[in-house]
Amino acid sequence: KDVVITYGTFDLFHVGHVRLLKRLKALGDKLVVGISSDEFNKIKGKTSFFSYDERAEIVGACKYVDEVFAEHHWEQKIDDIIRYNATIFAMGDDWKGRFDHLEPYCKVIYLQRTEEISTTSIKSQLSQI
Ligand code: C2G
Repeated sequence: KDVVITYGTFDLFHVGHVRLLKRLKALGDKLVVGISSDEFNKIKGKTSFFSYDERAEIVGACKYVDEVFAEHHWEQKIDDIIRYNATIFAMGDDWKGRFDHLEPYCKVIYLQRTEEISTTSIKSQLSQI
């Protein structure tokens, strides 16, 4: 019974997010997703268009996602892995190597990002209309 855990802001939910979540769910039986809080986004240097509540509702409505929870800071992942009995931690490969310290707790996998789409590119294209 593999539980997969991942994290992200998931602002302006798009096919890059969906294709990642679909592949993550296929890795196990359950997928839990940590959604970055608005305060944690500030720490990450991001401002999201949608609030934490809206982003959590949208990702929670995705059929590949079994549960969402709040990501408040960088240091909570080990506690989350233990709390959810996660056996696989996975992220897009823009994070490759950055979470290898989690290997003692669960498998760590980096999946290929979907090319040509990102929240940043959506925002910049919209700002030029
Ligand atoms: N992603 C993807 N393809 C894209 C865009 C995003 O596969 N075209 C993936 C990212 O690699 C990430 C996830 O979708 O695994 C969520 O992306 P973001 O919302 O940008 O998440 P990020 O700000 O990287 O937050 O503690 C970890 C951080 O919270 C990760």
